[in-house]
Amino acid sequence: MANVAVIGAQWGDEGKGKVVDWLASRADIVVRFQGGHNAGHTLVVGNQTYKLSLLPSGVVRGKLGIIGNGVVLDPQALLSEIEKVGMQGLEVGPHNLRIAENVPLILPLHPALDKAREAARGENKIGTTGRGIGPAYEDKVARRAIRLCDLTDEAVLSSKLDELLLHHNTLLRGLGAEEFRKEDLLRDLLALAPRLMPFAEPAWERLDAARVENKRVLFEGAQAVMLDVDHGTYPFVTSSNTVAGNAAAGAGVGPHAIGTVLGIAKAYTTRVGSGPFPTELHDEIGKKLGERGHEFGTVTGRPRRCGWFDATMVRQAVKVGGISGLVLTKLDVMDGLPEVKVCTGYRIDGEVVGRLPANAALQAKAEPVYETMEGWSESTRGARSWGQLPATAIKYVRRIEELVEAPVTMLSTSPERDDIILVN
Ligand code: 2SA
Ligand code: MG
Repeated sequence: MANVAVIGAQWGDEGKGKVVDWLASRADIVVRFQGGHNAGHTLVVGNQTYKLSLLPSGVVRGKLGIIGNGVVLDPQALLSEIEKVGMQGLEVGPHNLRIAENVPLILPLHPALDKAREAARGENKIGTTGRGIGPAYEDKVARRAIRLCDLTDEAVLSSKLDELLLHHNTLLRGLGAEEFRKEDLLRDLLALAPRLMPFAEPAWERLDAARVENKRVLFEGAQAVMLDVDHGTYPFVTSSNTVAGNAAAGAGVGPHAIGTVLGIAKAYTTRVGSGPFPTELHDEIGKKLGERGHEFGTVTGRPRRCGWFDATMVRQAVKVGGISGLVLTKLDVMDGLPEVKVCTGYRIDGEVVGRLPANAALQAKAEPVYETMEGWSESTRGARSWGQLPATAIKYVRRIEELVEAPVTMLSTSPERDDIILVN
């Protein structure tokens, strides 16, 4: 296996965790390159269920995990997660987890600002996870972030905190939220430093060594292409680039190191948080998909909005995300529907278009144009070969391939790791 990047092709929660887990057993190193603890991956291993947010999934499979510089790292969240999986018998330490020393940190003032802003936006809120992801990326780009490597020098840290607080306290005050004191932040960061610094290293060097030694690297994406800060449904997006192109910058490797790009998509569509969702169903079918698919956020427990498969959107994700093969998940959730629909374009102001426009007002107006297909009454759950699928389900998958212009290379038919169908 050459290197592989796994990214979501819709709005997240496509079942990346299972696919990454399956691929991790064939990799040497698993790298997270963007996002933070806004991500939620559920891994079922034997009788244990691991809910990971920040830890690269590979650590569960005994592989080396790397948190790349493209991530925003909440030190407290990381240590809590390490403790939580430790209680499940999984020991995480510098032997199986390394963190890029240039990773920017999420401090308590970031979630405070995230939440205060969301509250101030009222009805227009983004529906963020409230983890401080957006404000932390803002600080990174504005060149005032505290990075992991800053924790070793109290004087530097102190002066960086002054600059950070000048900015944040002004904003917090304006929003009527509580301000932060430097002494508190400084004390807490210095106390965390001895626990965090043993993980820190120039991750790019390790990845370069891995290249020389022909080791296999898996780049684990979080969120999804339609939540990409550039290519997604802006402003209802997360604050990082989720496309495969960012795996290089967010890990510290060249573009050729990325290898194959797998896009994960559900056989239908879900979304948490606000924002346009052309194929959303507000009827019994939508409710049924949500119930059968257990569509609740891993991190926040929020119910996910559900709808038909949007081939127009996934096709766009295939193009901008550099997706060479699609993994289709949760096909079994659609079992028993008399007919199924696929969106093949949008009607906007009376005109049919084959892409989602960048303009938010036009996105909000997009009405789906559907192709209706026959459903299947048989169960596809747990199917492990193409031959076990009903002919109408195969037809559905084949039509999706045609419409999104990428081959389906793998089908997942249950949360069980080995319930998959490899397509040639
Ligand atoms: P943020 O917190 O700034 O990244 O939120 C901005 C938008 O990005 C969406 N977002 C997500 N969508 C789906 N899944 C996510 N992670 C968790 C999970 C979600 C959960 O994997 O289950 O538990 O609720 C995730 N993270 C961010 C978010 O809904 C906003 O639309
Ligand atoms: Mg998730």
